[in-house]
Amino acid sequence: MSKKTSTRKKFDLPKEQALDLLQQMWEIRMFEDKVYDLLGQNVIKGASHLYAGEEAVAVGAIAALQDDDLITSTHRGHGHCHARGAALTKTAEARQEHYNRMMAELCGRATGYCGGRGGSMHIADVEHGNLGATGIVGGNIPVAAGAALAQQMQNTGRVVLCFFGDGASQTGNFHEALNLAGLWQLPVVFIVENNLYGMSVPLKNAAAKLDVADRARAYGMPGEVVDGMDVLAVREAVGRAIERARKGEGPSLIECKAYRWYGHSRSDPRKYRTKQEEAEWKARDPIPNFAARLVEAGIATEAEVDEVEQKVEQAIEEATEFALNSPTPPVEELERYVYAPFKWTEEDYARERRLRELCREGGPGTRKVLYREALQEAAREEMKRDPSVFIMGEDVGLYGGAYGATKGLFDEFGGERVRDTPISEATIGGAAVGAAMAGMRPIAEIMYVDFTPLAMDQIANQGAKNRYMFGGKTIVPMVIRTEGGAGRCIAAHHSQSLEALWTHFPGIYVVMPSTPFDAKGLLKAAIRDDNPVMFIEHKMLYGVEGVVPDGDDYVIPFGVADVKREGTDVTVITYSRMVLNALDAAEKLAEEGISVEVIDLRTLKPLDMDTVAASVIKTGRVVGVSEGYKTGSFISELAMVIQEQLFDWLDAPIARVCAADVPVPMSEPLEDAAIPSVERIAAGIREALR
Ligand SMILES: Cc1ncc(C[n+]2csc(CCOP(=O)(O)OP(=O)(O)O)c2C)c(N)n1
Repeated sequence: MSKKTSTRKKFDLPKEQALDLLQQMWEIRMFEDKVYDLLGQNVIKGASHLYAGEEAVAVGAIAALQDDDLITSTHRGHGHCHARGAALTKTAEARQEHYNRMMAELCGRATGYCGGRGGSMHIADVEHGNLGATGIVGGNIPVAAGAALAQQMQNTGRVVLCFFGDGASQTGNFHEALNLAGLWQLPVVFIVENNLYGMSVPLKNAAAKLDVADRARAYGMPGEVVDGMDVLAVREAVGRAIERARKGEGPSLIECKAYRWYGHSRSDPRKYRTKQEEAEWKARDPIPNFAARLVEAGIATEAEVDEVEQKVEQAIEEATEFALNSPTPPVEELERYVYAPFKWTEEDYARERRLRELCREGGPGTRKVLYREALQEAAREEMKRDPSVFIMGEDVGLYGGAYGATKGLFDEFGGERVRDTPISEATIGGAAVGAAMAGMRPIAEIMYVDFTPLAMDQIANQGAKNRYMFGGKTIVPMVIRTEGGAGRCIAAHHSQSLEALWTHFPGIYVVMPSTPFDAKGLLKAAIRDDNPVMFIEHKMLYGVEGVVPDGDDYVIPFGVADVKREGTDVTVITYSRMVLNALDAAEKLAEEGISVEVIDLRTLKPLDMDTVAASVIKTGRVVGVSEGYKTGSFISELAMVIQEQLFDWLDAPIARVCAADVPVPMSEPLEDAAIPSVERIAAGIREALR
């Protein structure tokens, strides 16, 4: 069973610090009361989940941190953001500025912490070690595990505090991430803010066991319940857990029992709580109770504690004034921060062009490798070059990955840098996000693209969006390596081409190499890129041989398509394994006197429209080929872009050859019929030429 801590210990902190804890709690309370009013006046738009009542948890827990420790936060995150920043401010001016920037963010102003892109639910203050709040309940838990992994691997001695609610404790993210943290003994302290309810559903109707802390043992860590209305009790319990984590003794779970004063959000009528229950908890208000204890213990006078309250009242007025006088972000900057800047130079582009030509010719200065070996080489070279690069995923270690793409790397780099994970896709994705935000360059393997939807929240909602939502204050340099496609009769859960799902999200690049040369150069570029990259290989290509430069270190800058075959009558645009089928179709049609140009996009995002345009202008006819389901396929999107940008040059409607809109079937003839064959592609080309 979890341990229960008794409260009402003697004070062990100096007066100045005690008064600061009181001040921080008042700052959060008054901030929240003000936000409530501003929401009512429609000055603050959107949803805000207020932290009033729970101040002792954030303030007590964060008071136990060192200056360079990190936190991850929740939709109810104003308290965490405030306490982390406040604990680091050394002057009254800096404290006021912190308060100002928080209020400005909630008001959607350019001066806010995230430049108005995150608002209440996604407030982050990365410079102060707050890796951000999330609108996805439980979404921050795997991210915290990843940030802690980064601390462990970099040996920083820093600890990560991860806040979340009792409701979040029922999510898969909670279980997966705690399992991983326990397994790897990560320096993270999980803080459950148990305010008795999710939105309206009480914990007793959401979980069989009412103390979340009891679950800690299952994940190999100690659990403890503390009075979340007592700032010192929280500080003490979290302090002990932090000390353990810092000494390398692994994670802990601290459950703080607390209560929120307001409803879940402003529109909540709170029907699920009785007035009596509210009154009982309010009688335990952490702020006046702490103030009274300070006076009782002779640490401060009544006048001194009153002065704190007045000071804060003034500060909140100033913060509100600052926010409301601040400009809103310029709409011209709507797209700013979606992607971290490109780092490729003219020299990189020129060099890639030169090596591509060299490898097309083959011969001296080149050698032959399999697609799988090209991927191994890329990872090996990057891991040697940069100690922050590491691999994690299911069976990537000794086994070498389901398709052998990491073979040999475990022997060379060991289990620290080539990490087998539990079967926990969401946490593989989320840990990659957290590790990337905390200074590492993870390559996370998801065994099949069919499994990436299990990690979609972590990759798409956290990884792809964090840079933008947090006002460009962070980068998320992670690669998700996965593979897809049909061809092995393994049916609909292991054969799909789901790239269209991933191209849909802003903030993540999508790369799909078709040759060993492309696989190697693109993977190296993906690892060096500062953006999240979905790197999708094809299971039928791993054993295909191709030419790479001899021992030459090269990258393929993103957004450069490759004309794999030149032609003049029609342009076929495709990627991944379909490049091979398209080339076969082109060869066949050449016998009929039809000259087909085949463009391999290589990167779907960013998209090389220059190469596409040059070809379309030349041929006037386009066929898009994709192994993805026809409805909503990436090629369908591309057809629309061509129509928007190049309509005047088209001599015929754009044709598309895609997978059938059926779950990929197992039986071989059915599987063959489901995806574009050489014959179907050739038929599509003839169609476009009519
Ligand atoms: C994945 C997900 N499911 C549902 C919601 C809607 N929602 C927002 S907050 C919330 C309750 C969360 O409860 P808890 O984790 O205890 O945090 P609290 O709000 O009590 O601080 C719900 C259901 C959401 N934002 N994300």
